[in-house]
Amino acid sequence: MSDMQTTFVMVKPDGVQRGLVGEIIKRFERKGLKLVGLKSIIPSEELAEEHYGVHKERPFYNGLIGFITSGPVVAMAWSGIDAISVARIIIGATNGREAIPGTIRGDFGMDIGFNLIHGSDGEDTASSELALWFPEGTMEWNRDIEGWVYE
Ligand code: D4T
Repeated sequence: MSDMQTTFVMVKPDGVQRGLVGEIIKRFERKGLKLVGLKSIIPSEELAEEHYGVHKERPFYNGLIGFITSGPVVAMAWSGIDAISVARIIIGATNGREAIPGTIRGDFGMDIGFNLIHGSDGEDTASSELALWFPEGTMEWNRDIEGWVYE
């Protein structure tokens, strides 16, 4: 089914440190997704733990929390038809060494942990992550070019 969706995307600290924020935003923008939320923050431990709570029992969990709270991230909300899966396709496979060239991780990543970017993996996680990172809500706005993005 094709639905209008909003997904949560975050440039992780390695993407910010490596100066890839503009490059990453450009890829979502030129694809035709609509930006409805954007902010740069250094995540608190509490926020990181809530975001990655599902991985609490995994061996990489402590390292992951330390990494995500190590510096600024760029949190974004992008809207569009099937935005959740479209964003995952743009992002690529979790391990940068296996991600296909043309994807963000495929073009810029060489690691599993330092994989540059996060994107929600389903409708339930998208809504809980948006509520977590954008408690103030996202923007409602009409994009003038909409009629040239969708037939
Ligand atoms: P995120 O959630 O960050 O968009 O990544 P993925 O959806 O692609 O991958 P994931 O949920 O399986 O993993 C979450 C996060 O944990 C890191 N990680 C993962 C890690 O450091 N070591 C590992 O072995 C795995 C599987 C990377 C992403």
